[in-house]
Amino acid sequence: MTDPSGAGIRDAATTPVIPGFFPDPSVCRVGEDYYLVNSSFEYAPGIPIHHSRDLRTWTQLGNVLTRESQFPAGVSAASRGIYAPTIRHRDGTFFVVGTNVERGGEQFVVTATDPAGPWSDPIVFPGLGGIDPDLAWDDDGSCFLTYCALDEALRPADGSLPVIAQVRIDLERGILLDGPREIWRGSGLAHPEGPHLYRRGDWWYLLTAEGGTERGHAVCVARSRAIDGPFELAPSTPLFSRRSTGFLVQNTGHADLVERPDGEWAMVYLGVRPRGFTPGFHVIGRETFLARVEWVDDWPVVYTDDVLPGRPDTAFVDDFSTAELHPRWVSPGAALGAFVSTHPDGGVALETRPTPAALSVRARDLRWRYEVRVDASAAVGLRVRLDEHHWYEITLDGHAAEVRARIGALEASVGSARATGDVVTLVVEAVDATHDGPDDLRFGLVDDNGERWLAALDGRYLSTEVAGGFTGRTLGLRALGATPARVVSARYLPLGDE
Ligand code: 6LW
Repeated sequence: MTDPSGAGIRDAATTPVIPGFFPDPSVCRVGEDYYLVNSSFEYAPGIPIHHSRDLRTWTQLGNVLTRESQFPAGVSAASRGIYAPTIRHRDGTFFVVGTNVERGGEQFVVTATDPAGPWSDPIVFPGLGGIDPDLAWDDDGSCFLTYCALDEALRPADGSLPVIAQVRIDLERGILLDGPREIWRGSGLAHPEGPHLYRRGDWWYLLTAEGGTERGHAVCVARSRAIDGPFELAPSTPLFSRRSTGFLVQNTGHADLVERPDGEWAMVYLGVRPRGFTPGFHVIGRETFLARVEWVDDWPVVYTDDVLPGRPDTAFVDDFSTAELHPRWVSPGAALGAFVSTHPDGGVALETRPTPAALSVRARDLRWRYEVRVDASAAVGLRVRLDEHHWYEITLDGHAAEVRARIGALEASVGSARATGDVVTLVVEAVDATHDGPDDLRFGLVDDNGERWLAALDGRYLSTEVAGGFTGRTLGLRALGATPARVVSARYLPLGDE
């Protein structure tokens, strides 16, 4: 970045290319096509995969982990589950390597010839305690898995852990060819993680995320003549950070590089959009952004001066009329197939499942409206969720509508109304804040008597700064009673971001 205060670059790079909770981006290119994956934590199906031809406009192709044999839904606590996958392509095969932190001592690889799936069952590499694995192949075709090691056995004498460690693997046989060893301790900032290795000319580059994924987050780079080191730190470090700036996008880090067909390079990275009074609250998670990269003296330099075209189109209407659910739909705590089915009268039927299971989508904008048309004869809830202890929900049961809020250990009813008619529309909006928060969340309904608002709540309590963790807000629908609840359609509309 050119201006450390951020003041001169307010108009550039403030728009994510994949808005909403899509963190830890990893990208690869095959010909003219780019493929990008993100962390998904406790949500199933896991690891969303997007496609683009220009790195700016992305379309979700599907999800990588769609079967119980790949990621058993329901076993993961909030902000655990699937962390920081890497996607690579070699000789006609796509590889995604990742970590399920519920199975902390191992890393897994899944493969596919079509990135839209199906992806293979996982090949598991045990004895690799840590997160954020990367795959790279050296000139003779040996495959190296490089990761952020959290294993006590690798703790250096100076006490610093994690370290970046590496192991040679046989992908076909699913075995380690030697023991993991430390290859890099980072630039000196906290939490060196998210390693990615690249070959360019005679150099191997090791990109790391450092400083932790909060305001101090940064991207650092080192290089070596060999894939396994020794590495030297770039003379100018960190390579990219927004720490201590006034820039509208903060926490920038955890990046991946890609070479374009024209020989230019680009970088995808995560960032957040905190809003409201100090310390600033970000509410829709860590999002995917794009930068361009130039090479000076065989070191990368990052530029965010590219003004991206328009805002990504996040609006959707879904009447669930297609044979398969759109890949935007996910659930914490259960596989969608376990409680969502086609309703004979149109829409979907939701069966009751213990929380947190819910037919969910990511909120993707700073201001938005979400409307869900439901059959008023069944009991149903629409929940804005950060985690199990931070949510606001509007419920409808026997035409009685109620808004409830849970913040930490406290839960309260904050508004109610009676609805009329056979089909009622439940509405949530994220609107401008009235109490110095990042936004207000207001809950209402539309029935035979028109639109009514039941409650408006300060959005800060559904933010990462309050709740902690790695995810963002999701909008989840769930059945509350013994009878399946019918959802006729869902509509999400961005309202304009600032
Ligand atoms: C991820 C780590 C990070 O594994 O956050 O921002 C962790 N960086 O590299 C969870 O996404």
